[in-house]
Amino acid sequence: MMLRFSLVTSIVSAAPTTVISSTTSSRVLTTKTCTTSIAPPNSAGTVEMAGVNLSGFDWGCGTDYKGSCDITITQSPMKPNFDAGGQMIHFVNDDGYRVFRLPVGWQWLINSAGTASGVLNAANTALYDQFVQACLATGASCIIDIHNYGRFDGEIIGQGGPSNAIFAQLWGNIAAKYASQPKDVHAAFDCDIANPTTVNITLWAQTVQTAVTRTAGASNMILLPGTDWLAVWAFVGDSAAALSTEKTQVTNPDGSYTNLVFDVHQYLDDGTGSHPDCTTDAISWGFEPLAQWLRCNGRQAFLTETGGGNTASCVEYMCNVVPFLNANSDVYVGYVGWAAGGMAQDYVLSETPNLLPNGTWVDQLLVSSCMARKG
Ligand SMILES: *[C@@H]1O[C@H](CO)[C@@H](O)[C@H](O)[C@H]1NC(C)=O
Ligand SMILES: *[C@@H]1O[C@H](CO)[C@@H](O)[C@H](O)[C@H]1NC(C)=O
Ligand SMILES: CC(=O)N[C@H]1CO[C@H](CO)[C@@H](O)[C@@H]1O
Repeated sequence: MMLRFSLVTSIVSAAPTTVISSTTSSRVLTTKTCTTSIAPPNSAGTVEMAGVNLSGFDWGCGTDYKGSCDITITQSPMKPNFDAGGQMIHFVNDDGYRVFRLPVGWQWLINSAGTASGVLNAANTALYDQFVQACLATGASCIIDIHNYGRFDGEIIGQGGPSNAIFAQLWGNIAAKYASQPKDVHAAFDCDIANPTTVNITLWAQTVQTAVTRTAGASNMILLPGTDWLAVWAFVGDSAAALSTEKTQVTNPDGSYTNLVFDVHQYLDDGTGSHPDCTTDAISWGFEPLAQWLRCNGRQAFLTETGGGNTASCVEYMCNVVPFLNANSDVYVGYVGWAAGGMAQDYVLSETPNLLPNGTWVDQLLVSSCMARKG
């Protein structure tokens, strides 16, 4: 179940306001604790959206994971070098995919490595927009993902790096560009905060709130990023309880949570998404406790990054995860694998399909075995 508003443009142009305050009690929820296990309501359900990340416009951002995107190595995953457009059509037609995540570096969108800004560069944004339009043309939902790890050139947004106002201006401009789209464009504040000891989560929640406030007029689903690389386990348990409480405080300007969905990631190796073999399905200590927490608190999450190698161990575990998510589709909106697009077919986590000379696309093992929708 996902609520959608009709798309209306009413981008807030005034200075962003912070609504996290002990005085706005209607906006502050206390995290509820489930005392008894609540069974999933529909063990035969399916998540609303399955899909894949299409990498290319984020290239250069992963070199230090600190938002220092080197745009000299950024590449569009579209033709002529790659065929993300053809891949998306294949994934929709042959695999039942309904969502694509389109990571892009902040530096690319503003064509600057030196100074953070919220002003979009026309030429670079036009190239990225071709990618977004190819996604929209398939009828899928498209997640715009600023792949900067909550940072710009090593500095955390709102905590020594770009101000919350600049970050909100960036999202306001993106929202303005896509607010009139007839199809959903989902904004993801993909801001994996790697190290909670260097990040003040209270301030981070204010940064996210500022951007939500600024983009709320676009009325798309907005994905809220937390800490610990957005790992599923970080939303529950000891230290994560505080984070969850912070997250519940991010609201729409009217105090509601409509369309505000938690953004979570989980790889099935040691969690880093860098090994060909998998060691866990992360269900008992990750997906299950998070499902319970979400259900108790009336919220949803979207697994926007998951994956593993095209190996027997990863097939085994991923083929556990997908049915679990489907059975818990009241709280999990969907899953998005990492990654196709410009990724080579021999990349360790490749979900890039192979185009045969006769025009048939052949999926990677993990996609064909577990992630593609059957029937
Ligand atoms: C985080 O920032 C808030 C607001 O400035 C401050 O009150 C709090 O002490 C900070 N927390 C930590 C752990 O530094
Ligand atoms: C394309 O070639 C592959 C491999 O030879 C074959 O399995 C498939 O059936 C062919 N598809 C069409 C549409 O001819
Ligand atoms: C496998 C891989 O490279 N995953 C990366 C995907 O992007 C996230 C950021 O959103 C990184 O943290 C992962 O390392």
